[in-house]
Amino acid sequence: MNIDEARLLEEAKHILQGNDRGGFTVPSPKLYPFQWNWDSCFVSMGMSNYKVEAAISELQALLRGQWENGMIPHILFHSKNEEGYFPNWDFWDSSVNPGAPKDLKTSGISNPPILGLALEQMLDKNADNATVVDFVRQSLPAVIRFHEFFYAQRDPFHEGLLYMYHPWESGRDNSPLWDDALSLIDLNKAQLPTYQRRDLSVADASERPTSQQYDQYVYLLLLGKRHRYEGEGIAQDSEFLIQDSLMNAMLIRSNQSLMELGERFGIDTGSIREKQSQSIQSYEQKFWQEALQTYCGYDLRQKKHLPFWEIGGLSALLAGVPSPDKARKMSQYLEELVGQNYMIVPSFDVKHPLYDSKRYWRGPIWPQMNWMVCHGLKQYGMHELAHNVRHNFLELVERFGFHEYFEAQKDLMQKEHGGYGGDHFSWTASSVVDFIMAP
Ligand code: 9WN
Repeated sequence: MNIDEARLLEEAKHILQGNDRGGFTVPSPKLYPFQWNWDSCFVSMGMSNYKVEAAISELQALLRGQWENGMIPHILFHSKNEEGYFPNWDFWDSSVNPGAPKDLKTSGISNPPILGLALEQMLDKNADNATVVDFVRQSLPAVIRFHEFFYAQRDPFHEGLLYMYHPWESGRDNSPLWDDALSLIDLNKAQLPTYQRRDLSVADASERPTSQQYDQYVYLLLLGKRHRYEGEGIAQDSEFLIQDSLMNAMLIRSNQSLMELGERFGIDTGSIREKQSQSIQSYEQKFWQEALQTYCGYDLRQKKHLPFWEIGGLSALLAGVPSPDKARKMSQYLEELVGQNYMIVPSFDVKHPLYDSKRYWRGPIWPQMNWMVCHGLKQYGMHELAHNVRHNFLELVERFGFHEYFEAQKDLMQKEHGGYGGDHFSWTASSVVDFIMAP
């Protein structure tokens, strides 16, 4: 299909402009009206290509949310003009932790740590810009503290692997990966408060997590809040305690960025360097599943792997974890899909009974994940496949618009049935920008 890249680029810039709320960018105006951690990092990567001052503001706004323990939360409520959003600032109540910012309400969990990578990307694209150089240098210690937080608070067995205790941290909310662990939660005993979901008034219920899953999310939020969102209590209490393939791959990838930037600026990254080789080794040894030819996360509570092919495992390519041989094995799955009924890269195994072509993280194609996989494949010299990933994504945006995520199955795509979830979506726009401006 012919793609009008010049037109797409202009539209993408226009969307990012429209989602600017004075120094930071909302993921999607109606569905997600605040600042989200990893969304903003992707936004900054796109904007670093053409208006780096805005990319700097984006990350400055994100760093304002950092807690004293180093955590950078997944949502920052810079404004309080969207009362109806659930769960909002009052429900999270970050003030239960004395180290949370006093002047800015936030959530109490984090996100895949890609901020280090975002800083590196910004500098690479603007190496001669003194303002950028200063900003990256000054931000580095805060991002090092962010990583130190994961190692100090989320790695109880000192494996160099972080755990998460809420599916929202992984960014892949309702992936089938979590079904089994979430089923340990006894909702009958949970006594949850009544609440009103706002997402269902913006997106179709068939494209969103179920109400049972939302109850489980609320349960885990309240569990974290009881423990002030930190400490050993969570590791002891939570039914849901997962070492995720994506979060850990991004920790490793961003560690790499921090170490390189530290060297350049003469900033000590010893605490990260010490952990990095252990993280890589543990990831490789603990997560690799020969039968599935991919990396799979681990359930610390039930002491078992999450044995599925899904998009998080592929992010290990971007982190440079697999040997070239393993990377080739991993790419086989995608090679087989090319030319068949599927666009690449679906977020979950299309051959698995739990695959659902339209329900959020249970199958559809996600823009920022295609960006990550494309760059991962390139690093291993798999340029043709990387080209396909890029092309498939741009084709989806060209045909269906700047949606949150997309149908993966060609036979189900029609004009009105190809893009799902929110629209005018920021990371869709920033991925388009980066794919076109930094091919
Ligand atoms: C909860 C903002 C975020 C993304 C996540 C995506 C979705 C939120 C939700 O939207 O999560 O954080 O309400 O579903 O799953 O990856 O960061 O775009």
